[in-house]
Amino acid sequence: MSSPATIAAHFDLGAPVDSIRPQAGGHINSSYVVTTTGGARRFLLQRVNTTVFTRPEVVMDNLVAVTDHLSGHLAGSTDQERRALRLVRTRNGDDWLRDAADGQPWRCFEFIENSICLLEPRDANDAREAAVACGRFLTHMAGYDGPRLAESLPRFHDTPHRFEQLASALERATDERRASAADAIEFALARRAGAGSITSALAAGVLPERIAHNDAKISNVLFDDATRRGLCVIDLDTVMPTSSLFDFGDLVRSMASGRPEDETDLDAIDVGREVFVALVDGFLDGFGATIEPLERALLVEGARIMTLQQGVRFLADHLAGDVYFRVEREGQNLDRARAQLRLVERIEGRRRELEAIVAAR
Ligand code: GN1
Ligand code: MG
Repeated sequence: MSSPATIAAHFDLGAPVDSIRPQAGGHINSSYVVTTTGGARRFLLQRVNTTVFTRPEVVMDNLVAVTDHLSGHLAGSTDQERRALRLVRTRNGDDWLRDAADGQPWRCFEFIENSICLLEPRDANDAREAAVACGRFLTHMAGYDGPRLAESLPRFHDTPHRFEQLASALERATDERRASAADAIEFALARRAGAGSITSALAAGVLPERIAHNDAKISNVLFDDATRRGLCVIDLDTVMPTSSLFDFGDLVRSMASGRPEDETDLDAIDVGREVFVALVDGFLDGFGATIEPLERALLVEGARIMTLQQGVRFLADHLAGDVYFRVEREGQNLDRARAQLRLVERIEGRRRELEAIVAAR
């Protein structure tokens, strides 16, 4: 691997590099903040993880299409340079770079100044702002008319397929892991029959396909550090044609309970009404002018399905021996699975109430 300094020199930064430091956070790609001389400008240099993204050229083609579309869409608007990620081209005019030493893909963004990244919402307002940013992204991308984006991670949000993966993990699991997870397995499998509600509506063409973010959580939204308003979504590697419901669903899954993803006190898990209202409000604020009636009608089902799907993914990974989601302790993926599944149970139990909240907006 070439050094980040060697890589940075290939990009068109407008001035010589002064300093480079690693940027913490992000479990998948490696990032560096590059400052040019005089501290004039900053950039985010990133190496794409090719273990997860085995076809980086697909990821990069999508990224170029999306960022170009967004900057065209935002041209002339206030604070435009902080409203979307923008790529910096190489000195040769290429969109990204393959390291001559090892072929690894690198890209460079303009650094978004005076912004912060939140790992969790402090209050309902933070949740609302994250939902606005995700909703707005869907609206902006609804006007995209370039070449069809490819699937950077095929069948990523194909819920029935996630159940197939669970079934094969079950067959291969050790007796010990299977026994330890018996409650979660039973709960999940009881929901297999209805798991295709969103995927089949999409395939049948009754639910519109949308260019969605597909990893819609608060840590993928940048906030203005002074106003704490949402600025833009980041981490665009999973942007591909799926459903808006997966983004709304992920917002609910990741924020509605106010508890950590691996919460072990399952009785503490429920849908916080204030946060849920804020998520619906914010999402519709950003996407309400574009959303179709069926999408609106399925918002709560989207939350249920995304939470179920993530529970199934964590459970399958626990059974498979923690090969995908990194764990910090034994049994963490099972805890994550149980926490998701408990939230599914709560969403199901309060479905009418949650649907009434959506209907009232
Ligand atoms: C993974 O690595 P991170 O946190 O951005 C996963 C998401 C899951 C999430 C659950 C490419 O995202 O789908 O929702 O973990 N991303 C991928 O914490 O699998
Ligand atoms: Mg991510």
